[in-house]
Amino acid sequence: MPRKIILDCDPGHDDAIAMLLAHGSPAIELLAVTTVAGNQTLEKVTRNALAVAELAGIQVPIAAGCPRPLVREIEVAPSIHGDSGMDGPSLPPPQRQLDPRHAVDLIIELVMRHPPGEITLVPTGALTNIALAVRKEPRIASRVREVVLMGGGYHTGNWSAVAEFNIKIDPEAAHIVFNTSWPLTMVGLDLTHQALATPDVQARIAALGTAPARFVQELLAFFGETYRREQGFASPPVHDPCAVAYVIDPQVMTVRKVPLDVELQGALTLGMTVADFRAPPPSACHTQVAVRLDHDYFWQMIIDALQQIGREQP
Ligand SMILES: [Ca+2]
Repeated sequence: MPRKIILDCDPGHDDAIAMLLAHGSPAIELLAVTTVAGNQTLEKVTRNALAVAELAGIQVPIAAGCPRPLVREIEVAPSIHGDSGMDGPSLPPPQRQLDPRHAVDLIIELVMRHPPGEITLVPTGALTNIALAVRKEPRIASRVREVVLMGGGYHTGNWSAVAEFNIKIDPEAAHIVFNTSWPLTMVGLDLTHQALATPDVQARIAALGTAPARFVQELLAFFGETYRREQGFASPPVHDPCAVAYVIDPQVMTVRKVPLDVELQGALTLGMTVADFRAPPPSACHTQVAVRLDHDYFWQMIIDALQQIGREQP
């Protein structure tokens, strides 16, 4: 039985690859894509999601969500993702229609309509939509199978010394999501900084020779350049598909159960995801962090998914 997921994202170069991985993997049944302001404005990331869906033949509903964080002013990341939020590839204006529902309502509707324990939420942007969904309909907390999110980090940050972008831009939303009792896996920077699109990986993707593979090549070329310039990476870390990969097969990474919380007060540490490794986790601990990635297996998943999509959309 494929795992049913809702991908809540802000495309975003790595979000786009997460969409392709979810769509191209037989282990996943993608139910919907929802968007949230983050890498760029809501309008831009939603347009990007529609364009990726069109390129890859993704037919599921795509719904736009929150245009800004719960409390703070919107903060976008053009230094990493460019003015469009997905600079590099040129995609034609999407023809397909946005779902008329708000992302928060679509998430609630899908989770309430399915039996408990069936839907996994995979947020790869700010947690604004997920936080609002569980505040609006608290019963989703016990119906969601688990939340597997890309965000945070227990030893490092990227938007400050200790905070990761998705958490830092809406820490209040993250606080709500981390403190809801559903099982939660944090696929943070400690893990995703191992998911490097090395020259070898990029050559294997180029060799596929299909339109979706060319699109990923173009994404990685731009993303690689901004990561080199802004953060000193020789090869770009491709964060968001790591969360999808964990849902496809948890064996792709090692995880460790640990209590997690989100810093809302710190002058230097706002948005830090604080992991308490001091003692064995209490039995009620519902959170875990991703620690070590199987790099080869992860990229094989992406190449397999691109091959699958390439058969449908050559
Ligand atoms: Ca993202």
